Amino acid sequence: MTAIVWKKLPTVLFADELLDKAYSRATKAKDTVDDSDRMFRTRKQMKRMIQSASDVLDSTLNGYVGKWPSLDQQSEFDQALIDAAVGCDAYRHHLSTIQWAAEQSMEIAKRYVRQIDRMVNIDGMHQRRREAYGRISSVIDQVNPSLEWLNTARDKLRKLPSIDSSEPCIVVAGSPNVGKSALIGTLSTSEPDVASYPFTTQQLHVGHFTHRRRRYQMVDTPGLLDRPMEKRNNIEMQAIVALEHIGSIVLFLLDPAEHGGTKLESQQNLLSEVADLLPQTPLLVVDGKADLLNIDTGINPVSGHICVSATEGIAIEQLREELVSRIGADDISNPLALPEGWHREDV
Ligand SMILES: Nc1nc2c(ncn2[C@@H]2O[C@H](COP(=O)(O)OP(=O)(O)O)[C@@H](O)[C@H]2O)c(=O)[nH]1
Ligand SMILES: [Mg+2]
Repeated sequence: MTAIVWKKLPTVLFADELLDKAYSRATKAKDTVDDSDRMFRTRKQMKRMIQSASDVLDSTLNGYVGKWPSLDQQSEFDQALIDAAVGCDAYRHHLSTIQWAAEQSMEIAKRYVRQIDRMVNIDGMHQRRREAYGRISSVIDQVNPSLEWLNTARDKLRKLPSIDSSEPCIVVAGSPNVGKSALIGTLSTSEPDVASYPFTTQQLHVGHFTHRRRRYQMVDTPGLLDRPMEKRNNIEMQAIVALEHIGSIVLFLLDPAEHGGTKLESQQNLLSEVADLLPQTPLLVVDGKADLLNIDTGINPVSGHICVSATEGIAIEQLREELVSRIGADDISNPLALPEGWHREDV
């Protein structure tokens, strides 16, 4: 599955803009009608106006609906983020309302075109065209709140982190200010993307590096995995559970120098909570801010953990190697192994 491309979502026109667009196209379409018989000409013109206005509305509205990703196809993590940011129920409701408006305007158009077809009075045709416009306008006006919702939601969703669930993902956890963002920055080969979680006001960093042509993603967890668990709400819990599905490994960063302001003991309590919350995901504990501990060997002799400094660039490559080998995405399975359930006779 690929990451959601919220950034590519189009801006949404509001009801009045949408109707302006539809009716001005319809007027242009009317002007292309040619017929020397006044009755025939008027009939064709009125029909064409109604038809093109509703075609424009239908294709524009369904264009919005089609470009918005279907929730069921999102990773659980993305669904949890979407739920927290804009609400999954609201998401479904407003998209289907917009779809409904497109269907309605096509229905109205069909009905009035049929009526105009049967008419023999020119004033009546104009009258029916105006009525059709009135009905269509009222349907579109009625769904304006959904169009507005879509635009607001788009702005929120564009700021969410985009994570590709088909690529390895390193979830970086630890108490606030231990250096998670700095470490992601140092491990990244290019500038990390800055994104936001709906769970925190803090900006988070989503970094990448490439190793043997495979792309590894790193996500920060402010607001999710940085404080004691009793303070969580349901949606945060949902996101944490979902982290287990995208996380190939949890890198838990400790700050033994307590430079970030959290006592090492509290950091270790958080560590055991995180380990309990994500029981299926391998965990690598790393000591950070090695420069403040005066350790430049890459290992903290006290804890036995890998010990790095993001700001001084200590043991960064050693950590990268360890991550890649723990994730094991490049492990080649034994080419001589038999499929499960098969037995070799000669052993
Ligand atoms: N001395 C030192 N300071 C660091 C290191 N890594 C991060 N910091 C500092 O620690 C503070 C918190 O870092 P940040 O990455 O924002 O922490 P986060 O809240 O875990 O993302 C910042 O002032 C960083 O400059 C390090 O390796 N050594
Ligand atoms: Mg941070």
